[in-house]
Amino acid sequence: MQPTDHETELLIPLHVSYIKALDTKVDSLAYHLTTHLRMNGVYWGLTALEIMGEPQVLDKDQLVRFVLSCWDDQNGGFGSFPNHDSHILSTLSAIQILAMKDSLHVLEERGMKQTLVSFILSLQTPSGSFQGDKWGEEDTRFLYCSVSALALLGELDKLDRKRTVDHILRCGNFDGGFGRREGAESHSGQVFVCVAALSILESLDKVDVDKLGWWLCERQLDNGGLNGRPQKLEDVCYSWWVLSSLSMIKRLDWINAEKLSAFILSAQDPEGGGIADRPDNVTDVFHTNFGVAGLSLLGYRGLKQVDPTYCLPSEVVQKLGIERDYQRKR
Ligand code: GRG
Ligand code: ZN
Repeated sequence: MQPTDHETELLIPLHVSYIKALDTKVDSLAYHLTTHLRMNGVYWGLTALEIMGEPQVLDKDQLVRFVLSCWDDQNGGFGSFPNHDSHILSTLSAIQILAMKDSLHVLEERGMKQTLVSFILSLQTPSGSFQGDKWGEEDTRFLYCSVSALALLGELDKLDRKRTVDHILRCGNFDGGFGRREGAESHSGQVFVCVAALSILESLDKVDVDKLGWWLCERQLDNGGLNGRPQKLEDVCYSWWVLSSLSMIKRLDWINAEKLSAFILSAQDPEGGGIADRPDNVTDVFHTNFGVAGLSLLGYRGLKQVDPTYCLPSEVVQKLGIERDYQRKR
């Protein structure tokens, strides 16, 4: 049987239309049920468009206005939607959107920047971990978001680096991976956040990268896809969490790129556009972004280079002067 186009080619125009259309479905129930993820959703959509070379599809002024409308005046930081409480997950996405639109300067101009930095720093606990908001859940995801946000704002020198790095290292496990907190199971998503934070904090030399590289490359299954931990199913988003980590520790060659690329392409919807978690499932903007970003790390033709530490176009990171060394596939 001959492979069809969507099994061999990234259907860029179709994915661009898919992302563009998400913005027009404002009357749907799904739109209203997902306001808590809106800022993240805009970041995922815009990042995918940037990597596919079509950033202008979303209007710059409208994006900046949306971000500013989510400012939480009471706590500092950004919520996911106007009048939502701030959280570090939406705050990092807001900063990333402004960075991609070359608009970080508006924070300073509007007198928001120092309040924002104080909000981020207020999330760190005495042990070095980070909460996501004032309510207290702690997770290495929130630590990464805080460290990345401070780096993008050029305010990393305000962070207690040693306390932060020590906490990340305590979340490392005997198998070479990292978990969400001390003693928690290794998971590829948590590996990404810990490795990327260590990369930003210039502390990757404190990691046994061969052991970690083995754990990461063992995530590839016979069907080419990657899973998040042993005995689990493959999922397109792990193409990002695993590959970016391998790239930061310069072991991108330890997985079979051709088989992974074929797996990601097979999860495209050749009619409606977008990429799903695995073939024949419903597509969403999260997996579309991480599928496209994964292909970019693999050097897929026609895509802009993505930075594995910040999950932003490399151009944006270079312009801010905060890039870290990593392995490129081309
Ligand atoms: C800017 C790229 C970027 C990220 C921001 C939120 C965040 C920081 C990182 C998330 C890292 C993470 C934990 C990703 C994993 C997400 C995922 C698919 C979780 C599913 O976990 P399970 O247990 O699935 O439901 P498995 O596959 O283990 O069965
Ligand atoms: Zn997934």
